[in-house]
Amino acid sequence: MNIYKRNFLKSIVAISVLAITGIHSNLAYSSSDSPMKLGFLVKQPEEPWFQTEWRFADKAAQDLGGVEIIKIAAPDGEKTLNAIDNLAASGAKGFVICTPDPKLGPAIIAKARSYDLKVFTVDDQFLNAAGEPMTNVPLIMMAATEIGQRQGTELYKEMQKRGWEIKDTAVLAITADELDTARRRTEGSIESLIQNGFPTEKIYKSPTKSNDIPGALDAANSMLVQHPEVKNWLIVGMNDNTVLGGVRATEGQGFKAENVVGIGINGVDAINELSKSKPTGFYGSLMPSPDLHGYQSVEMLYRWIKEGVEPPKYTAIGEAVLLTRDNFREELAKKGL
Ligand code: FCA
Repeated sequence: MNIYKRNFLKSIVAISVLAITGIHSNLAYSSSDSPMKLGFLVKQPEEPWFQTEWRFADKAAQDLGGVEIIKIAAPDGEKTLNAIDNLAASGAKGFVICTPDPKLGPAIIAKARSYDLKVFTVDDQFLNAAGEPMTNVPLIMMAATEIGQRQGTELYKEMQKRGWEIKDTAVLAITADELDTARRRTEGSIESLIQNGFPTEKIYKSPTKSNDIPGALDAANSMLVQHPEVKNWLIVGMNDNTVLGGVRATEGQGFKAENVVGIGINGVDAINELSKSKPTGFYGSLMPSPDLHGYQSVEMLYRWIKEGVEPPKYTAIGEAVLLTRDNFREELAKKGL
């Protein structure tokens, strides 16, 4: 057989193999009893916040029937883009994502489009190349400014309850302004402290390098050493881990629990702290609704794929409850958490 004939035969074999596997996979995906696969990618799977979203994503899948959630940790850009390749290869039709970096938005959308996968965002909004929010991608998130304002109000109330004088007190605000939801929460908090009468010049901002306890601890330490004159600290931060880092820093520098009030955001990430046998400077945490984020994002993505129902571009979930050492068990139980 000459070389041309052999190559020709080889190509025929290759084409038939492709055709057969193609037909098989089409059959597999269109058969009515195979579940619809949906990805759920989160940036920080170690946070109970995201574990709760996953749990309720599964619950939605169960209630809808015929849906399987593929949960994937996506702590950086490379893992995120690889995960999308893998989802497509496994026959998924779309995914929900809390991105590790909002600037990945355009790359995530481009990759998802190349596979015809639908994308639904939770918590952290994508940014386009110009740094503007990608408002055309469906998003479900907490009402960031409002929850921040509530944090400021609750801090102020607790300060008054303890009878602290303003002259002895300062605010340590650990910031993460690159993340829009974080910026809105801490700005809301500071705004409401000022509105309540706290002096602007005694609100000290310190940016964290990473959104975890060690990052926040460093940010707090460097600010605390600059203000040895302060007797009582109020701690502002965008979530529980940020505030916990701040509280740990005050402990490291010898402050007693009664001279520190930190109020976190997320709630589910504060359970260990609130369960401690003795009170710490971490007074409480505002808990929005990670359950609804997980459940509703999956439900909307499913209807979009299955029934062509376009989800709203923006869903803000408000109404946070303040968890403290006194009420957290019953409040969590009310939500089935
Ligand atoms: C951001 C934070 C999380 C959580 C979420 C709703 O992604 O990093 O801890 O607060 O918003």
